[in-house]
Amino acid sequence: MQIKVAIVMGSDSDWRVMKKAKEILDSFEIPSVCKVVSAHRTPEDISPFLSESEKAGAKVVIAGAGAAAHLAGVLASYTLLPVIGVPLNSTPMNGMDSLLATVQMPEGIPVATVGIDNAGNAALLAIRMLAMTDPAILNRLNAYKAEMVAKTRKKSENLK
Ligand code: RP5
Repeated sequence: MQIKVAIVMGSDSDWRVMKKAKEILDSFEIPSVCKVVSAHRTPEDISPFLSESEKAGAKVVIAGAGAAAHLAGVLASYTLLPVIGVPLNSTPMNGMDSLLATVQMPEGIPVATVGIDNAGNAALLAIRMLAMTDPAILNRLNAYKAEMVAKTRKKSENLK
C-alpha cells in the first residue's frame, strides 16, 4: 500500500496522544502507517523501518516520544525526509524533558518540533508539506482553514 506519512512512537503508551495525528491524517484521506520503534529499546529497527516507509511512499515522518526523547532526532539522522517531533508528557517533568530532548538538535540534523502533546499540529504541519505538491490536499487544507475561521468567529456568541 502507498503511504504518505510514517507515524512513529517510542511506546504503545504514547498512542493515547499520537492517535490524534492519525485521526487528522485520516480525515484528510492521507494514508499513513503507525509503528512503535524506540530509540533506546529497539534502535536496530529504526533504519529498516525508514527504508520500508520510504519504499512505501512516505514523504514525512512524525515521531512522538516522552522522557529522554531521542527518537525524532535519531530518525532524522537516518533519513533525509522531514521529521516532525512531538514531545510527549509521560514523566513527572510534564513533557519539559522530552521538549528539550526533541527540539535541541545540533545544526545539520533538523527536527521540526511542535508543542508538548500536540500531535494534531504535527499532522497539520505534515499536511502543509504534502499540500505543496498535491492540489487535492491543498483544497482540503483550504476547506479546513475556512471551517476553523467560521467556528472561531462564532465563538464571540458565547461571550454573554
Ligand atoms: C519513552 O518512554 C516512550 O516514548 C514513552 O513516552 C515513555 C514511557 O514508555 P513506557 O515505559 O510506557 O513503554 O521512551
